[in-house]
Amino acid sequence: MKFEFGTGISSYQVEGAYQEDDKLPSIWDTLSHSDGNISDKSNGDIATDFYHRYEEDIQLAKELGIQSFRFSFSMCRILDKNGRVNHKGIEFYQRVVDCILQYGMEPVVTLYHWDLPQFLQDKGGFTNPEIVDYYAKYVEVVAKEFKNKIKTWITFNEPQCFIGLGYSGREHAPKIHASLKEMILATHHVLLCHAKAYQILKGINPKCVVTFVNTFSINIPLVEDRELEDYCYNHTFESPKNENEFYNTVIYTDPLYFGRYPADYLALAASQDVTFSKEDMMTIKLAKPDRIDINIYSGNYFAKDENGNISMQNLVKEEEITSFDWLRARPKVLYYGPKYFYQRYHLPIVISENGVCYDDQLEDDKVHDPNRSKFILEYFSQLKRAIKDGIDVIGYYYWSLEDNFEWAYGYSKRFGLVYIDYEHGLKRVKKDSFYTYKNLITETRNG
Ligand code: GBH
Repeated sequence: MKFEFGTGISSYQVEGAYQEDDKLPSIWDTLSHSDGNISDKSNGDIATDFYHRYEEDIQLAKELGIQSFRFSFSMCRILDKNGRVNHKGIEFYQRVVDCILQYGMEPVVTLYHWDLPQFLQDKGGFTNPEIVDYYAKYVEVVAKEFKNKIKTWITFNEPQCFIGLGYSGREHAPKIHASLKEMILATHHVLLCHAKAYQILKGINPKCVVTFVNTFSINIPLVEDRELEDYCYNHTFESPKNENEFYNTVIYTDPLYFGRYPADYLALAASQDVTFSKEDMMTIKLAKPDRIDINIYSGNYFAKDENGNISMQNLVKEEEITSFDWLRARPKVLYYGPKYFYQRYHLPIVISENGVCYDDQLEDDKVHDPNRSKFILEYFSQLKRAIKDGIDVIGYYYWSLEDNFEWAYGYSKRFGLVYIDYEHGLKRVKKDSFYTYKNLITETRNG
């Protein structure tokens, strides 16, 4: 079966070297350096030191047998405050990209995975339309630099988090309380940044793939039932009603794939005196991503009572517990998630992230994590079921290649297939699940 397997990491979560080679400070440097934001009081100053140890990690990925090596460029390393190119930053990513290519994998680059230069945040971040030009400049530089080496570009990772949570004061940088109007503007500017990037990337290499990563918590019908499933589908694509509901998908996916905002969202925007120009909407419409990338981890059950009323169920089964409350091991999300998105947008789908964290223990240079192995196999079998039902899923990336800085939770949450021994020189140790995923890849591709 021709299918693309991958893993993911992101710049701030692994690179470290936070002041090296003239990197600008990012909003995550700021957040993690001020008290009370990261549960284990850590920061990404060193992280897993991918900045210096990338070759070791790329080699591990090769051993795993993946085709796509997903990682991100940090804008903070590419341009300075005046928009001049930082060649040392470019050279670092050249080394990484060359190494991935040498090992026979494809580099899949996320252009923005949350580490905005702090100086841009000081000007309002995504609420300020000026960000569109700066982002476009950045994209132009890397598009030219990596023209012949990078085929697949992801313009953004999860605006649900960096806008939805980060601009409503919840856990993510910049951790500000934006008004409803500012949320709407920030959302729009992210879409314009994407659209500009799309134009630039396709202009420089018409054959490249340009995509955008969304995430959402998937609504699972507790029993198979047409009406219940329809409800779950509709509920997935509901618009926000206030500034606290921007952990939302449809306000991104409808403009990206249909070139328009949902009608009720336009009414919400109008209530804040925001209208979107024809020109902006045309720019967005002309930048339809080549495929649908979604990060799917977990979801909620819905059921019908005896009166036919449908509601969310608060049940948690023992085997669903992981070390995060938001992450319940519910494999069916990889069946219903792709189904809902395919039903609405009808484009090839890549599961750009899926993974789990457990409290892994290192014993005698080994990490036995049967729960993660089980997670991977059960989730993947649901994805295969979706494929059998005709859903065009073309790839799956496990998050993450290695344990890393899990944002507001620091190093306390481990998602990796490779264990990082933070106490002993950041030593890399392959967990048992590394081999589970490796075998799954071999079997699927040979089968
Ligand atoms: C992804 O984010 C990221 O792309 C990646 O960097 C990260 O390491 C990975 O997942 C693992 O977390 O329902 O309101 O409680 C997903 C992070 C997960 C953050 C869900 C918000 C729950 C919001 N998000 N979480 S809520």
